[in-house]
Amino acid sequence: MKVYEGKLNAAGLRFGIVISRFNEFITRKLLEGAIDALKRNGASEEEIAVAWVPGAWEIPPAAARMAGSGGYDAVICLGAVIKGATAHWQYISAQVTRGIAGVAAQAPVPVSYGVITPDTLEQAIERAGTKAGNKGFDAAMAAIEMANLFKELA
Ligand code: INI
Repeated sequence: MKVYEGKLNAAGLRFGIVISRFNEFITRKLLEGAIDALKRNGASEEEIAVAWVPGAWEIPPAAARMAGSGGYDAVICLGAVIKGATAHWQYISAQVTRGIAGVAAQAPVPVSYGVITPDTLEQAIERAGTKAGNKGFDAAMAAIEMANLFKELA
């Protein structure tokens, strides 16, 4: 039996991060968490590229370009869509999630999902480095594992 499992080793791998500026107070924390995970697992800072986009809506097209460029072994998507007074955030979060899933299914490299969709600012803070961990860190860990898995499967 052959079992494939991606290692948690980021040394020598190149990472693209797409991050939205909307709710930057939160997304910057997700970015810090992602970079922490990459560096702690051996990635070098020179091999990490960060692309800022205006809002979560803009993440899928930017992620598609990064993932298809040949310049990265994995792409990490970071954003925060927080519930508002109208249904606007719902349309955005659903489409962004679908968009990233579509990019991930087509892309030659793994694309991880670090977009949080909390109901409140408190829940957002909890997921950006406090009570509920850091979803940016988690998305980067998934990207490392999947980048190594894809190399094994190639
Ligand atoms: N963008 C976000 O990243 N988070 C949000 O919570 C949000 N809300 O709720 O409006 C949001 N809107 C902006 C959107 O992503 C686009 O940038 C904008 O519509 C321009 O295309």
